[in-house]
Amino acid sequence: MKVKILLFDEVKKLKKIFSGIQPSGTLTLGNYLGAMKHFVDLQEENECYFCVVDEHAITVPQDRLELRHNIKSLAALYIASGINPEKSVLFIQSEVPAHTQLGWMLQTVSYIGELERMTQFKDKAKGKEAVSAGLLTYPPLMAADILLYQTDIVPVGEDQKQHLELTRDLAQRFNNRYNDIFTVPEISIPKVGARIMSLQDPTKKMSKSDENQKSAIYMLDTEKQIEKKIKSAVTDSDGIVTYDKENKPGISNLLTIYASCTGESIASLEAKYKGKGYGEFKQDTANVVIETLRPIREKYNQLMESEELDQLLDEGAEKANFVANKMLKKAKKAMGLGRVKTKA
Ligand code: ATP
Ligand code: LTN
Repeated sequence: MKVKILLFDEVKKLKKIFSGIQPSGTLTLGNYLGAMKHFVDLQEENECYFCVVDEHAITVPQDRLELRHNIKSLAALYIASGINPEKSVLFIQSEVPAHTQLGWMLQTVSYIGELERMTQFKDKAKGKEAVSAGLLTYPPLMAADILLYQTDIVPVGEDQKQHLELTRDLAQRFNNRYNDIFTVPEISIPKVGARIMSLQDPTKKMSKSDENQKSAIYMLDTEKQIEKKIKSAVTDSDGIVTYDKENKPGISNLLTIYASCTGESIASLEAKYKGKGYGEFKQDTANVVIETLRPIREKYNQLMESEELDQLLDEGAEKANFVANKMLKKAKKAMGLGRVKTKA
């Protein structure tokens, strides 16, 4: 058999990438522009793992049947957006038990104080009478997701930066305390589109679990819905299309959306709309979003009707289990869990 020899440059390029998305509702344009779109570019030259993190989704109450639907729907959206399951490993977190096992082990190296400081925990716990312990221990499970695959880079939206910093701390703490087994991952955040804001309150991030349906564009919205939501997006009254996050958060958000959909720079969009009103700018923004999402929606519908999806997810789980179990074994050994069998 011919052995493929990698050139030095190729070796440098081949990084391990891991990212996850919660099946906690229909994905938004924020999820797509901040995360998923970049996954597709990364898979060309790297070893990628993309996960449907259903065990993270249950840290807040979920309806059983809706969750089931959302898990498959998210897997189909990954593929419809361009993730190629033959190149990347696409799988469901709860089908790889090593995640919760290492998650537990990493809870034992996490401090309650640092978990309580996470803004996602504070936001999601705010005003609730009953807050699950899982909402607090969410980050060590996320760290387990990442560390099981010796991940070099984690592409995420800006809101996940704090969780990633904690992942790095946990990896280093484990390595120092037990054995140097975990790769400490780097964080990758897109230059434009890392934080797409709500259309109704542009000081808040666009989120798939926002109760106000008008605040987010969902990846499966119809063209009419997209147009209507963008036209009714909150802006300001000075009528000038320029980027000014502080004073014009609504227009700045639409400029960001436009720029990340087409790849044009914000400066060139400002020039293009100089002297033009918000009406025309909003209509064009709606059109570029519609064009971005149309092919994804079409591919998604085909996939949801086929049996192919289950088969692809079975294969993904098998590959992920193989890699994750090896790392779990190392971590158990480092901590002294289980036993070393006495040889006969
Ligand atoms: P939820 O509202 O259920 O907490 P979410 O919409 O924040 O979820 P996640 O599943 O937590 O979505 O995030 C998946 C990926 O999408 C993460 O990398 C996250 O950083 C990114 N992301 C989420 N919302 C945005 C946004 N508004 N802008 C850019 N990236 C985002
Ligand atoms: N916490 C992330 C989802 C998530 C994730 C991960 C992202 C769970 N595990 C591992 C990257 C890598 C969120 O709420 N967006």
